[in-house]
Amino acid sequence: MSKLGHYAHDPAIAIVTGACPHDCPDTCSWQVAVDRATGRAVDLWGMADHPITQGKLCGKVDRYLERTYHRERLTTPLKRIGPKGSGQFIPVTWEEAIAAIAANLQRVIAAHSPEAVLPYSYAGTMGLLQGEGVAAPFFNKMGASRLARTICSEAGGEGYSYTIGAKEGMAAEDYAHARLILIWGSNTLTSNLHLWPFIQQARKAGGWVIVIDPANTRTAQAADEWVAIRPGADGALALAMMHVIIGEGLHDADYVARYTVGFDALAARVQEWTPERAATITGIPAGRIRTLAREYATVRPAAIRINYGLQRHYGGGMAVRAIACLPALVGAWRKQGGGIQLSSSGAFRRLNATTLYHPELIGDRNPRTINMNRLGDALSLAPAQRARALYHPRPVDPIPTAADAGPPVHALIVYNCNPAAVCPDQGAVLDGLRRADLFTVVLEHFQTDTADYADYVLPATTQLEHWDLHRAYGHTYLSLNRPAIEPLGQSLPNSEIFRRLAAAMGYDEPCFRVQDEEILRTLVERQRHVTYQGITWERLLRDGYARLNLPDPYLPFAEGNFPTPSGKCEFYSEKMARDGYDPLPTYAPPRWQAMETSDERLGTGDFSSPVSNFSSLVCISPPAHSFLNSSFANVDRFIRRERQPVVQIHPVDAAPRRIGDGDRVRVWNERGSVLLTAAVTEDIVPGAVLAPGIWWLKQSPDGRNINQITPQDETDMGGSAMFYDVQVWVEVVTPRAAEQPETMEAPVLAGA
Ligand SMILES: Nc1nc2c(c(=O)[nH]1)N[C@H]1C(S)=C(S)[C@@H](COP(=O)(O)OP(=O)(O)OC[C@H]3O[C@@H](n4cnc5c(=O)[nH]c(N)nc54)[C@H](O)[C@@H]3O)O[C@H]1N2
Ligand SMILES: Nc1nc2c(c(=O)[nH]1)N[C@H]1C(S)=C(S)[C@@H](COP(=O)(O)OP(=O)(O)OC[C@H]3O[C@@H](n4cnc5c(=O)[nH]c(N)nc54)[C@H](O)[C@@H]3O)O[C@H]1N2
Ligand SMILES: [Mo]
Repeated sequence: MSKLGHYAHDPAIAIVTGACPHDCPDTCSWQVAVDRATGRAVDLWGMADHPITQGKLCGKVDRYLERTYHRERLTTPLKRIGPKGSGQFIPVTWEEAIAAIAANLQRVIAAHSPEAVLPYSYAGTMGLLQGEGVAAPFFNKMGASRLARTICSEAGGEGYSYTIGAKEGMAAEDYAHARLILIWGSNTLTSNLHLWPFIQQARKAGGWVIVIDPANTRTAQAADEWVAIRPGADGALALAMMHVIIGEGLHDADYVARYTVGFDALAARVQEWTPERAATITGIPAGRIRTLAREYATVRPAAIRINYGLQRHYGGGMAVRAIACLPALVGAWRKQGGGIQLSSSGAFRRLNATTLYHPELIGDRNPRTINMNRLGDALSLAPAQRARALYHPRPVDPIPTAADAGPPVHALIVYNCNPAAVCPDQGAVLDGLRRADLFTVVLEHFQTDTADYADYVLPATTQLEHWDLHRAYGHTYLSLNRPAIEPLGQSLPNSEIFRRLAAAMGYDEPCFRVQDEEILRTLVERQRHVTYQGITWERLLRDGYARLNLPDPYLPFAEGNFPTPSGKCEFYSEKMARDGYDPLPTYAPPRWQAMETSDERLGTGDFSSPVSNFSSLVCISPPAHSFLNSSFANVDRFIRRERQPVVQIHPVDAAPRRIGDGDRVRVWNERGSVLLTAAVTEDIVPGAVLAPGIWWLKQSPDGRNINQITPQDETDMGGSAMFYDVQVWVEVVTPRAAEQPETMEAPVLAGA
């Protein structure tokens, strides 16, 4: 019997509908069984009738109650009493905490300027309300520095949008209709699980699934074929595929003529991109590139799923731009089951959020914008270094100088984010967080590595305890989250915390007095765009979710209608030219490759040897299966599943370094170093190492994680992070034989 069926007839149980808040394309709808007598949530499951969730949650969220009722949940406001980073705190009342924080913010604003206050947040919750819902008007009213939220998806988002116009594409459900699926730089079974049933449906109907990835991931192992590619080389593969498709006349001339611009220029450009040339860059044999191009162009319908893995390299924007040209070139958009999806977030883009964010509260002030990837630089006291953190995403944007830097950051308000663990250049971030003259507030569920550096830690509610409304980035359903239980201890929703801070700051705009349910109801009722037509508050309360009002089936570009300036798919982009880019798809090599060839190979384009350089390797750090970025990495069950922080290395790279399986190794570069356990395996391409993330520093053997070695440098587009474009050295510290048996005991944590 289904869980719903099981509880539905139990008078002692109330069933409450909600949505998973985590940063994942799937945004599942869930139901919670609550014991009416105790008010305690006793079970939670995926909503059966939701077309994407289909009654199943991932292994992490299935155990969401263990996270919510974790014995280390923060339940009172805390004030730091020991040195920063020591984790020594005492409980204080809300009144005391709010008053002290407001006084410190007023002090910083008076002594410096509102720009000396930096909000720092990302996607701990993807909710519209508990995300920036009340935080944005609060910081807008203050005139605080703005934050460019670039840590994840900007490069790919920009590259895709230059080509397609917006982050719109195939519907997740339509992968079931594909006959060929290229999963390109995404580990679906780990990070986008609810797409997999549609892929399986396609396979049952004879479809073929190919994974293009430097790692033989669990998705690659479950697929029909793994095409192993070197990190950052995807642009070269896409260009060579276009070379073959156009060269052999396999493109859809009719679709190209009607719905694209720049075909002739593209054809000329890709002429030089022979499969042989791309083979030396990608490591994929030229013959396979040729057949892959032919298969892609002739099997109908053909679908591509890219996600954000392939754009965490210097040339990530351009790589996504090049790949996004492929479906138009072969006319894949014409049929259900053809096209590409990077993200579905563009389908939600007509949401009018002004009632939420109140941009008008900034007035005529124009605060600086700081690139979140450069938190280390942003916290520096040296103007020249701080200037580097100013957001300047395009080549045409002037490079900021020390004169533009603005005041040092004196107050940092962190919510929905764990920068000490997730940000690049951890050493620089921790140096900043350690500054005695920095006042730091962290809103959290747990005493994270970041919270250890706070002056005040404020306990926040989890998704079971508050209202929220969610868009999605892997499907087109809007979902409502209703609170199922009372807040644990004294915890409060982010929204209420910012309302209390606003009151203490003397901000008296009406928006700071509206309660959560009403904020969301107003937001839903204010929508006028046709994509939100028919989505009412009552319907969301009743069903928990609603599909955007899009045609069904949803074939956005079957007849062109690209939301680009020309209305067509732009092989040639005027806008790119104006923004300072090559207007045609090109290959922007990753930094590690440029460094690797900074010797005698420079300029020869010869990367053919699998271990061309014994001294350095490129490090990628995609998600561990059981963690969600750094969330869940403190839950006993998931620590046990992931066992310990590891680094995968290919035998051809391990052998000359005398690295054996299970050895404790040091991964290091000019920024820092981290101790990991080596896993010697052919599941990673030679020349690359893979360290699954993101471990908490305090759960790691040397109190550091992989972001010790990642750079603050920006990608070619959007100022994104280069998490997977890192040159490292790897060496043995302790051979396995000399290791104590399992030094990394998982701490005993209470479950639900
Ligand atoms: N379980 C779990 N799910 C998650 C997350 C999580 O931490 N854990 N994170 C969530 C978030 S924030 C996001 S943004 C999404 C990310 O979703 P995805 O982008 O699908 O992320 P990954 O699962 O990291 O898959 C990235 C894959 O890209 C590969 N890769 C790395 N570099 C390259 C390259 O240069 N070329 C190619 N072709 N492949 C490359 C990696 O080996 C990895 O298999 O997932 C979300 N879902
Ligand atoms: N090396 C490396 N680094 C990476 C990545 C990688 O692949 N490799 N991935 C990057 C990517 S794609 C992303 S998106 C970022 C993610 O970075 P973050 O957005 O920082 O994600 P999390 O690590 O999950 O941390 C979110 C925090 O928010 C808290 N939180 C959740 N809900 C709430 C709430 O309602 N209120 C409050 N106050 N707090 C809440 C959680 O407890 C958690 O500690 O990391 C990036 N860092
Ligand atoms: Mo992300």
